[in-house]
Amino acid sequence: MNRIEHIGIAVADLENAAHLYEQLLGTACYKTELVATENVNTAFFKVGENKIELLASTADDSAIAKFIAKKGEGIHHIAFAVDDICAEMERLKTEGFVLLSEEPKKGADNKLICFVHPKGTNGVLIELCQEMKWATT
Ligand code: CMX
Repeated sequence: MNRIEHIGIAVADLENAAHLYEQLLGTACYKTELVATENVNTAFFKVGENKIELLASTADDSAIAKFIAKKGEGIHHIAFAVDDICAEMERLKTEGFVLLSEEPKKGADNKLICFVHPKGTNGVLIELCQEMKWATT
């Protein structure tokens, strides 16, 4: 894994949280994106080489809604950048980690993603993400 790509923070109200993080970080949100497949609305901030992703639920039974109901708002996941997500998924499977999807999924901010179950990683939800490469020919 190359580096921490972003930290995901679960929030109840995206607009309020985005305003607060703009004040906190002293920088504007550079992107908002609805990820329908994950039932989340997201807002991204750049902090040096790293990013913060605010996540708000768009459905009562979404992962973010369940997380907030159980634990309250707060850090939801840590995402690591990888060059080859399929190779990294194979490596983690071989090491005995529990992946939450068989194949990489399309995530926010032009990424292919896969999550690792927090039960096997000391209670922290881990995300792998690979920049999507578009064919130019
Ligand atoms: N971090 C740490 N622990 C978490 C967690 C998180 N983000 N989310 C859930 N858990 C814990 C639960 O509290 C529960 O703990 P206990 O067994 O001690 O009660 C345990 O994990 C398992 O919970 P569960 O009830 O079996 O399963 P859930 O329905 O809560 O699902 C999870 C948990 C991680 C499998 C599910 O949230 C998931 O598949 N996540 C991946 C997808 C996702 O998070 N999408 C939203 C973000 C999308 C994006 O970044 O764009």
